[in-house]
Amino acid sequence: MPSGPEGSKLIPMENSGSENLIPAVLVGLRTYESDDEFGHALDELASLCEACELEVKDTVTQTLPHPETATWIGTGKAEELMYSVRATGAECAVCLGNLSPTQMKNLQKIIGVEVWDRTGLILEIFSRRARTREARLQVESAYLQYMMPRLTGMWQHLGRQGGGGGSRANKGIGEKQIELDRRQISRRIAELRKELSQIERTRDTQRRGRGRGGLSQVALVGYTNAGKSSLMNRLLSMSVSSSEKEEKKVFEKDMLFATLDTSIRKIAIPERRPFLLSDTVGFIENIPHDLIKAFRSTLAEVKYADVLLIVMDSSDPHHETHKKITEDTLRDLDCLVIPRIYVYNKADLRDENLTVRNIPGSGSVYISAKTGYGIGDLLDALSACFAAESRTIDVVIPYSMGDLINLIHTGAEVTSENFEADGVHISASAPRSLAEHVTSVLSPGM
Ligand SMILES: Nc1nc2c(ncn2[C@@H]2O[C@H](COP(=O)(O)OP(=O)(O)OP(=O)(O)O)[C@@H](O)[C@H]2O)c(=O)[nH]1
Ligand SMILES: [Mg+2]
Repeated sequence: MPSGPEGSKLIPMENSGSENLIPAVLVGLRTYESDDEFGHALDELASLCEACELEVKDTVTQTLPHPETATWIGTGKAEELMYSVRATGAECAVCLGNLSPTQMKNLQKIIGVEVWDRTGLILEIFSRRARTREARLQVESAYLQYMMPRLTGMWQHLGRQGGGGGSRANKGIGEKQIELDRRQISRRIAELRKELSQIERTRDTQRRGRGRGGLSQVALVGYTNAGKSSLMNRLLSMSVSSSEKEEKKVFEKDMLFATLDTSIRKIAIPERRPFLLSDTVGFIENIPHDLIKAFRSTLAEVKYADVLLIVMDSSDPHHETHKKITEDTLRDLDCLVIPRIYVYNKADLRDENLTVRNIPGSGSVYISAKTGYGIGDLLDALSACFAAESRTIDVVIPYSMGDLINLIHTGAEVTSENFEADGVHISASAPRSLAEHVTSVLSPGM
């Protein structure tokens, strides 16, 4: 089992050399999936292992109509797995699926090494990548919820984390100890929720106060590794006035869940309307529900966006499935009504690259964040979206509200401006969010 947000006993710390990789065996249980689906899911699990510094030494698979209640795979297969573990020197087995606490415990007993399931692995990756306080709290909350039903027989581990105050000598305390741990965990979860909602409230207030500097907000969303951060960096490199452009760049890497924390950057490209762009955590199939719940506040940037850029790796044969998973996740986040542009990235890797032509107004754009192909078309599509989303504002702003006047000049297209005795009479075409902000400042309580 992963040992949670404070770091794992199994997993070496980041940036450790490849010699520190932990040997692991993959275990795939196939029930109804096609060859292709099953193969793809196993490949993805191997990539998750890589992101967690595990080295896959062997893969054991089985086809069953449904998982075995006691051991997930059949007992014969579990023995085969045990032999594979011994032969390869694996220190853990990573299962494709989500196991019940009992299945995990039983399988562990048979094979003699730790058993991880997919959710546990994803949580471990998240716990290692989380940088900001908010992301750390979110991961800890998701992790504790995952651990809660899995406590049986694992209380020593929590003792080491300071949760139970136990040591090996306490082992005999058994159920009482588990009960104690449960209560402590529940308390901790409640504390985390409180702290997270405090952070969320502060951010909400800041967001309203800033009015986002009058700029439209665009959010990058999509499957992990699609190229969201690379697109952000590409747009940043075209942006003006960044003496510290390099510092503004976000982390991009060929690795699942390279990004966890949300970054917001101003993109100001000559001749284009400036906007704010947010880059955030990628999605994955069967993303653990607790994790989505825990990441709601991080994903708030997506929720309040004016336009979503749904980024896909168009060279991946499964990109349409990834698109569907992204849309399902957006539905869970109540973000379905936000205007969107489908961005088919990595066009440079497609065989028919040269024949791909973008059709204005189609809502889809082929691009390459790497070569810059199609970026102009993407910016045109964005401009069209901004125009369609614009609202006309006709307001009188008292001279005492200089900040608001500046905000309108930054984010809107001012069509007329007259300086009268009661204030500045302004007509402008503004992004929806700015128009709403101006209304709420001028008529508080409306
Ligand atoms: N060939 C090619 N590679 C690309 C392109 N865009 C991104 N990549 C590569 O794809 C990998 C993933 O890119 P990221 O930008 O980190 O992807 P992401 O969507 O931010 O991924 P997560 O943060 O993990 O969700 C990196 O190795 C990039 O160099 C592209 O247009 N063409
Ligand atoms: Mg990223």
